[in-house]
Amino acid sequence: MREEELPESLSEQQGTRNVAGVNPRATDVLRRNGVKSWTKPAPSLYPHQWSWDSAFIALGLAHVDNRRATNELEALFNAQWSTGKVPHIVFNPEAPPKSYFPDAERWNSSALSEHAPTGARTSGLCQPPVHAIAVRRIWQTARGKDNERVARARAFLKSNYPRLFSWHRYLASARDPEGSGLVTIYHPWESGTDNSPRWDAALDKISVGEVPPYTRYDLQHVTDPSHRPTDSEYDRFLWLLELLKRARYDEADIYERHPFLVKDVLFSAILVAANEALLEISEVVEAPREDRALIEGWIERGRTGLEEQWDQELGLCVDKDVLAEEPLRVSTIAGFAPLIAGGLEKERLRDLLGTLDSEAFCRNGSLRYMLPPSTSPEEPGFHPRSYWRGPVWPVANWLLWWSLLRMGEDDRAEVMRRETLEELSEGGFAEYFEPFTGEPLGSGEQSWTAAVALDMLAAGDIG
Ligand code: 2M8
Repeated sequence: MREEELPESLSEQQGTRNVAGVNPRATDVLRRNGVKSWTKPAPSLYPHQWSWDSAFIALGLAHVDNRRATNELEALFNAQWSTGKVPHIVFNPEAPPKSYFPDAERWNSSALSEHAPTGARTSGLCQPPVHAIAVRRIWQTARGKDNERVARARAFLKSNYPRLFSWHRYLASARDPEGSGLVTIYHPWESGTDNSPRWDAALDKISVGEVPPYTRYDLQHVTDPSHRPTDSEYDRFLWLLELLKRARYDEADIYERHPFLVKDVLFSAILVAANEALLEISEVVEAPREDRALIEGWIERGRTGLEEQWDQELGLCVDKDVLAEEPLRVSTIAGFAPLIAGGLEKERLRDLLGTLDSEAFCRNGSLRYMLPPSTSPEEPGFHPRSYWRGPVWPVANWLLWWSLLRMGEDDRAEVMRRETLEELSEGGFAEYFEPFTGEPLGSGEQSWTAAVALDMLAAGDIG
């Protein structure tokens, strides 16, 4: 779709405040990255639709164009698998050739799995379930507006509630056969924090077999290859993909023999928070009482599971290698998972805030802004420029800001919001930022960065 064909209302500033020109620039990024009914995560590095990016994008769009926000999620959920899985990538048939790898052909999911959708080509993985949180935001921003907008939002909630419910049920069952309350991921790409040192120990145990030849196209879209995962990380990523294909993406088969099965605490915490949102949505749509009882059970189980992964020495929650039955003890932003899941005892909240306010994260004296590096600078696997190994990610800031607000930590939340907006005002809507200099890294014009800025700017306007 050409720019002039995009909806006018995207440039209307509905109820958001303008901080140093961030608002109109953020809106423009989302407009420029718009493709038909959904939004590319970035202009050229990511030419397809990504699952959790779309959820964050819808959250931002809810403030400027509710219809586009609902279209974004509808487009994604139209590609939901019959198991309930929401795929991590929905491939754009109009993406330029050789623009992103692995492509639809390499995943080959529609040929390999009877559960894959028929109308779209997708990857075989999933990503953290931010979607219900975005759907609730769409409802919150519509409430109190004209009757037509409220009716449209209610209809959207009604028609999408069953999809959200089956997505969460899939995660609570296929991805947690142990009933631990924690979600198992099959690939670092499912975590969304792809090359985080969280996965190093589990990846090191895998012996990489024959991977069919491939060319990385991601490196042609960044100015410096050190911003992206290394070739050896990619070989492991691609080897795991081959194994998932051999299992025909069958959950039981994967659980039986896959070499990478990890309980991801960040993913699990987002699921808890999303279940809280789903509970509210279920009330709006008057869902059956049994659904609500199930959702409440998932919330409780999730929080208990996270508590079991608490590491007192790190002052954080840690992931668990299911196969080695070992905790993966690494200090990263994922460790703040219990804050995101909420419902904390006073003591645990104090521990987490203590870690957030320590040298290991926001009070490191060399930081350009008081924002948490994705990996603590005290970790041996820390790298200030490499992707999820150290740079500051605005979406991660959003998760912490929003969680602090929910915990009643308004002052800390305000610092996180102000610092994030100042970083964006100075450096633009980059994918991530060098923590000590604030240098924008990765792709410029990253959609979810713009989207979380819009949501932060609107804070105060919504309940
Ligand atoms: C990054 O992941 C993709 C693979 O899924 C990649 O590196 O090619 C991650 O930051 C992920 O969290 C994000 O959803 C995706 C698109 O922004 O990019």
